[in-house]
Amino acid sequence: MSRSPKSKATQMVAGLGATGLSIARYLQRNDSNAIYFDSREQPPGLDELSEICPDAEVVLGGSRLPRSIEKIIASPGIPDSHPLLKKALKKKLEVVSDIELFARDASAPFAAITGSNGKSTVTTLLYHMCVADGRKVLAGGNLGEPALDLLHEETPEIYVLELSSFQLHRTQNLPAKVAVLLNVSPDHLDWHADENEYRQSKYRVYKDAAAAVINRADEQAAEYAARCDRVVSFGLDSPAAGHYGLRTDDDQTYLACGETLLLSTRELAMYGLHNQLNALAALAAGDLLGLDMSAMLRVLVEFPGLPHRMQFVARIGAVDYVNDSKATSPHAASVALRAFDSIVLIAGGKNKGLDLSQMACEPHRMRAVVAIGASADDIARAFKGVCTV
Ligand code: UMA
Repeated sequence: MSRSPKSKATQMVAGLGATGLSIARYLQRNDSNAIYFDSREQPPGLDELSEICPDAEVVLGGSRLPRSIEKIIASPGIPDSHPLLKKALKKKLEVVSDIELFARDASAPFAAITGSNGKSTVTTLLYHMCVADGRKVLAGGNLGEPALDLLHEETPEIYVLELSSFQLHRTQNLPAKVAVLLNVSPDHLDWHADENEYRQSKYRVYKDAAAAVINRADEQAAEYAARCDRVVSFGLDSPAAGHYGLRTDDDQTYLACGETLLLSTRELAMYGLHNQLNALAALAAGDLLGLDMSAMLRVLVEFPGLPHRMQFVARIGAVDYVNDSKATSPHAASVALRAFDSIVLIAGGKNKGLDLSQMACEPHRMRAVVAIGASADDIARAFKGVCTV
């Protein structure tokens, strides 16, 4: 379906979800027109688009690529394998993300945070740390508020952006003040061409960054970040001077910077070893931004974690019920399982083309598994012989 033809636009906005609408608002603010596309006949943002730009040309369904188009600004939910983008890439048209536009236009520095797991938690922690330090800060990106909408607000001292592999894949220029890559484990293989493409998208966060936060367990991260002016690492081992890690003293484990003990892990409000890593990564990023250490530690003592991420639900008898339904990859699930000694796991949903056997890597902790949803059979197979399913 095609409606309201308009004068020849040379750019196309693909996707009419939250990102597509933020691009429409951005283009309107900049007096720039575009043709709008969504693969669905009834995309969610159609009514809002006609309020933002009433006479925009909209193409719904199919894969027609108007001849005038030279550039596509694509929403993260549309993979390169979509016929429209395939055509565009074959014609060597520029296909960019909203983040590319943000990076070109932002007049304040930004921190960019990515990783297969933990990026929303670290983005939120760093946001709160900036607030606690008295900085004027805005946070968004994959976290929720699209990055381009942040440009509409009063310019802050710093932006904190959560970026997905989808967004990074289509971003060529990303001069972050601090770039953080938390971890890389296979994910989104139904979107990316292969695991290598997914990994390369993640490492791209370091490409133009002034400073980098790297995970010491990831040797490749150090190579990609080597060109940044400053590199601070985090990990679960004892840290060298100026880097972040864990140290033990008197049977107590502490978050530490070099030899300095910062905070007992018992005082951390968040659950689990992976959240200790998230806290260390946020401290490293805050350090590179020049935030006050006591302000950052105050946040770690108070911040309880995000909803659906190791969220405590109830204690009934001797059983704690914990909602970690944001763990949508086997790797994220297996990390969460390591935080408990005796577990009944309720797992299900849609498999994104991933090997689920990794979820069964903690057999001694598993009491039983309740497999539900579309991938129940795959989950049952993964835990066969491990515990009652
Ligand atoms: N879609 C179509 N046809 C289209 C366009 C989209 O079918 O033409 C479908 C997609 O396949 C997808 C859905 O619509 O299932 C939404 O896609 P979108 O790109 O329009 O999504 P937005 O509403 O713009 O939201 C996106 C991010 N979504 C995705 O990357 C899928 C949001 O991250 C993000 O908060 C928002 O931009 C603002 O930046 C969500 C997410 O799930 C939370 N991210 C993934 C993750 O964290 O694992 C990467």
